[in-house]
Amino acid sequence: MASDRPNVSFRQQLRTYHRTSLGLQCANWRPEAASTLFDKLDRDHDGTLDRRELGGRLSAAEFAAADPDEDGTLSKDEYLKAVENRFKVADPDNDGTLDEKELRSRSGQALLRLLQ
Ligand SMILES: [Ca+2]
Ligand SMILES: [Ca+2]
Repeated sequence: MASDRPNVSFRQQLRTYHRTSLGLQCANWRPEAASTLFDKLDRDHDGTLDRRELGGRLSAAEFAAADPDEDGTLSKDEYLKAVENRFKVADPDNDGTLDEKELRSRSGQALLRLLQ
């Protein structure tokens, strides 16, 4: 379904939002964008992401932390929670916005890796 494909990636959106200084509100900032990415990554459309579908986005330890019910897959809720957690780690001043320095930090890069 070609219409399901977003025109710009979530990563590009992050950059655009940064460039236009609108800021990123993780708690209420377009969680549907991460939701769209989830649907794209879920190639077999079973509503969960397994490690194969996630590719190298999460290490084994990170995957375990993101999968509290230990069923070996990430539901959409678990995935969105993992994105949100990474955002929070990447936002040490807790202002809900990732500035350029924060995006370039190790945790900022980890967030972008999860979102590409
Ligand atoms: Ca799946
Ligand atoms: Ca799970």
